Amino acid sequence: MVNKNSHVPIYIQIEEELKQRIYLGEYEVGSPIPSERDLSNSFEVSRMTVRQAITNLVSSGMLYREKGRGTYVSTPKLEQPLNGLTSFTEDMRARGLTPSSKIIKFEQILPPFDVAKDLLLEDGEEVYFMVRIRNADDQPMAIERTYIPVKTLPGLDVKKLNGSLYKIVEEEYQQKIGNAIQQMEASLVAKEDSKYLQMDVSAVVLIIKRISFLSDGQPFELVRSAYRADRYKFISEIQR
Ligand code: 16G
Repeated sequence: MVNKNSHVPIYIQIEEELKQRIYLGEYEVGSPIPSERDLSNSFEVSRMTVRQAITNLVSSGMLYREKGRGTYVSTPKLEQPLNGLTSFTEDMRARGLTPSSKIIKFEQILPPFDVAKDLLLEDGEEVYFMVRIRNADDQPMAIERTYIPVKTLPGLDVKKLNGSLYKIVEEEYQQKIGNAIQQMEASLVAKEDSKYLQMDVSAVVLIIKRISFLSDGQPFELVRSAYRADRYKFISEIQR
């Protein structure tokens, strides 16, 4: 399987072979791959070479290491299109996953200055502020911090926010959701969020800030979401 005369470094050939085995399901999601020792014996290469290949697959997220237990095949990342203004509930259902939320906080406050500016609020206009953990099949995927002008959704009932905010906006308040502006950046997970997302404190999240507008141009939410970078990848189609 390994061609020692090839110009392709051996650790890369091994990496490709392991990838293929994962792809073909020979190594199953959630199961351990063979030990470094077994792999180095079967490929007839040094353990160092095998380790290099495995380390690359751990860095790219295809494998994960469990201390003292071995190296396991990760669940493939969820592919989230970046075109289309969809809700978390819709996104998860479209994949056959069951969405659920845990509300950590819900309060009515005067917004911080920058939030008031983004939501085009006058002095003294209040917002609902909520923090929700978003789960898919009971696995935490993201934590969202949402600001909603009270005047846009007066009397918003916290009990309903276990479900879909967008459904409440459209069905209960009979408002049309129009468009949104999004920014994305990578960051180390905040210490508080690592607990909620069940991540290591040194893990990476993708932070998305979304400001969404009703079809009449009125902003109705500002959301900062931290997505688990090991569970998500974002896809967009671009044209020239
Ligand atoms: C998504 C949106 C968020 C929105 C939520 C509504 C991103 C980055 N964020 O998570 O802005 O508030 O959906 O979901 O996509 P819901 O209708 O299920 O409550």
